This record gives sequence, structure tokens and C-alpha cells, in this order.
Amino acid sequence: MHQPLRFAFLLSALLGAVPDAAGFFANGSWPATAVDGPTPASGVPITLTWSIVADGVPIPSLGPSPGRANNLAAVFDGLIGGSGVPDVVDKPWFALIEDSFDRWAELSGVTLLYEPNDDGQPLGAAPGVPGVRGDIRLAGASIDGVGTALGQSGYLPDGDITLDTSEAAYFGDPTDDYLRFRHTLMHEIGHSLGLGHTESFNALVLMSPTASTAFDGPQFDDLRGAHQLYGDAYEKQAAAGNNAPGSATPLGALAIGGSLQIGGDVPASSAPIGPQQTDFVSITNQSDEDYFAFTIAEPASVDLTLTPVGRTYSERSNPSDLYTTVNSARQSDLSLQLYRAAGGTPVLLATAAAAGLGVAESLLGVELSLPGEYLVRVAGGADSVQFYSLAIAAEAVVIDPPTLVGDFNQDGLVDAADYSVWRDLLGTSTPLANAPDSPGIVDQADYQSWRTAFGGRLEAAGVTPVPEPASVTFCIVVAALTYVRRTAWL
Ligand SMILES: [Ca+2]
Ligand SMILES: [Ca+2]
Ligand SMILES: [Ca+2]
Ligand SMILES: [Ca+2]
Ligand SMILES: [Zn+2]
Repeated sequence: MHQPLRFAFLLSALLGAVPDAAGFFANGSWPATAVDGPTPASGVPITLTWSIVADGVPIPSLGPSPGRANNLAAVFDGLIGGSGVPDVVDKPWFALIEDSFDRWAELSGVTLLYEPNDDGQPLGAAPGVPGVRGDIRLAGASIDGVGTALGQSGYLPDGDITLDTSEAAYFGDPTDDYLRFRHTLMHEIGHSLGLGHTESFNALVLMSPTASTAFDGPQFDDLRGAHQLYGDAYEKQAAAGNNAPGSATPLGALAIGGSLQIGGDVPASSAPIGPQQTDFVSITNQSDEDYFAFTIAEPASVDLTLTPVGRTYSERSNPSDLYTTVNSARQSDLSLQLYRAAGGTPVLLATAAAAGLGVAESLLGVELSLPGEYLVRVAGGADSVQFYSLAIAAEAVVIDPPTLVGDFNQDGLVDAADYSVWRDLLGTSTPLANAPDSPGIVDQADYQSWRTAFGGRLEAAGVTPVPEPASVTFCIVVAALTYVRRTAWL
């Protein structure tokens, strides 16, 4: 399935790029975008726009070729259809392009929006401007004829993509919903996000310099790169990510006997990530905190397990480099915390941080007695992206019935009937219920406990005094005293 050098990454601008020892080879993130303006340091969500360049617009930089005019629409109208359709969004190949951008967006912290305008500035230098042109502009021209290069993407902050429109037979192959066309586009979009090339002999990589049709879309190492640059897709909850309790990603209601899980789509083997899989979550760096919110409707005992996930594989960013081994499950030592949301002032309930690099953290059997919202915080200890899975399960709380001291007959009241029980058992070693202060022989200490607690009542919320009219209370006290005296007589 491999076609050597089918994906040549041709440079529209020369910029130094440093391989990332963590695995993928990232060229850096966008310094500014049309929608966001200047962007923060890498690792947080951004929004990029993309536009389709009209045929005839100049493409000044084309690898080995002289500049040419864009012919994207003419070629793809011929290959896939759409000739005479006035609006590009209605052409049948537009959906393939849109799907290719959307796939990266649903897998990472990047939001990719279609910009319907493109003013026809020469490709490669004009920055994205809302209503004028996209950050990433898509065009086509013959780059080097059939073979070798399939497309090119300019180094950031250019990011414009040119498909090699001499590759008609390749792009026009409808197999697997035009996978060859989509893969070329998704690969070039990867460059336009800031990813460089990675090659591996034991992991699938879309950003490989060599095209493959053995899978569909970005694979695990590609996602690690995208998350390192822009965080995970759950970060899009708020502008600055889900890094604070107030912008926690909602996971919904946790029912008794139920569970919530995220991050479950990371493959445990070298199997491909399928195009339907979207559940990937990571801690990007030491600035990244991931807050998730869940609610319980009744008291629950919850188990939380945070597992760093990933495989060990070999990669290199340049064919002349030696391969390096990456253990993607041991990039950052994760910690786990559970809070009660408490109306915006989170109360820390439990922390798990003792397990080392690559080892799961768990909080088991944490009893949450108050219905309402709870927060889970995940954080890491290194500036290297760490994928994880988080599982939260709830069971019914088994609450020991509260002890009502002196309620020897266990009817929920401390009254004269308890005295009878005590009197009948006095001096024996028969276990006396609700007599925690003096276990063993039933004795005067148990009597003192009863007398102190006299009038107590067990209610749903615990032990409360009996609210009764004074006269009734008086009668009971008199009765009690009577019993006391009689006891003394025995
Ligand atoms: Ca070519
Ligand atoms: Ca994250
Ligand atoms: Ca976060
Ligand atoms: Ca009682
Ligand atoms: Zn490439």
C-alpha cells in the first residue's frame, strides 16, 4: 500500500523545525488566526478558517515548478462532478474537503470553520481575515506531474495548501469514499496545523511522508501531535479550555449502577483508529488542567480511575535519523482530584497522586452524601502530551444506620421501654444494642447512657431530641425517675 515519496512536503517558506522527542514532529502552532487574533502559547484551543481559492488565482511557489494558476475546481469538477454548479459548497467534492477538515477538528482542540469568501490574493502570503479569506486556503496546480508529490502546505503562518492536480487518476479513485483524495488533504491539513513528518515501522501515521490507504484519517501519533499543539477536543468547552472549575466539561448525570467514561478510543494495539472514533483526551502540558463535571441525584459511592494510555512505538521525523522509541503511556505523571462543586466554591474531597509515571491513579469507594454537582480534575507533571482514560462509576451508598445511644430495644426512641430491656439484662453479658460506651457486661454505665439520651429519637436525618410539649415531657421524666427509683430498690 505504500507508495514511496507520494507525499512530499514541499516548503513554501523556509523555517527551521526541530523534531520533538516525544514522538510526532510538530512545527509549532499558529501565532495568530483570523478569528482569534494573536493566539496563546501552544497547547490551547484555537479557531482556524479555511477557504477555497477561485480558479485562476496565482500560486507563486510550487516546489520544483514555476508559479502557476489555480485549477482546483476545473480538475475536481472533471474528476468527481460539479461542473456548472455555481456555488462551490454545492459541488460533490466540497463535502469530501469539509469532512477532511472536520475530522481534525473533532479529534483535537482546533475548530476549523469554512470561510465562504476568498478574495483571490496570490496563494501563500496573505493572512486570514474574516469575510475576506481563510487562514488555510486550498488551491490546486500541477506540482511535479504524476508521481512523487501529491500536495504541499506552507509552513506556518502560511498554511495554504496546494494539491497536485496532475494526480487525476489518484484523486479520482472513488475507493473508500475517495480515501486517496481525502488522505492527501488530511495529511496536508496536518501540516497546516503545524505538524511535520513522522515515520514509523510499527505504528500507523497519517503524517508519514509516504501515503497509505491502510487506514482512514489521523492516527494515534498524529493525534498526539495535534493535542500537543492545541489540546484535546474537550478543551473547546470554553475559550481557554476546561482548565478551571467554571469551565469544566460536562459529563452529565451519573446514576447509581451507572458509569461515565472518556478517552476510551485510544487503541491498545497497532490497530487503526477508525473514522467513527472520536473519544480522545489528554493532558497537554503542565499548564493543562482538565476539569469534568458530573451530577448525582442521590447519595452514591463512586470509583474513579485515571489511566495513562498509549503504546510503545518507534518513530523518526527524518529518513536520515535513527528511530527513537516512544512510550506514549509514560509521558507525564498524572494526578486525580475529586471536588464537590458547592456552587462555585469547590471543596476538595479526595486526591490520588501517588502512582508513578505510566500507572493508573484511582479513588475507590468515595462516598458522596449530597446530591448535586461534582468535579474531577486531571493534571500532569511534564510538558509532554499524555493521553488518558477516565472512568467514573457509582454504586448505592451502604450507610451504617446511625447509633441512637440508649435505644436498647431498637425502636428509634430512647424511652422507658429501653429501661426495661436494660433492667432485664443487668449484670449479664448479653449484647445490648445501641450501648457503644460500655460494651460487655450490662451495667450502670449503660444505664447512665440511657438516662443521658433519654427522649432521643432516630429520624431520617439522624438523632434529634424529641420535640414535645413541656407537660408531656414532664410526665415522661417523672416516669423515668420512677423507674430509676425502683431500680435502686432492686
Ligand atoms: Ca505529483
Ligand atoms: Ca486536556
Ligand atoms: Ca484542559
Ligand atoms: Ca427505644
Ligand atoms: Zn507531508
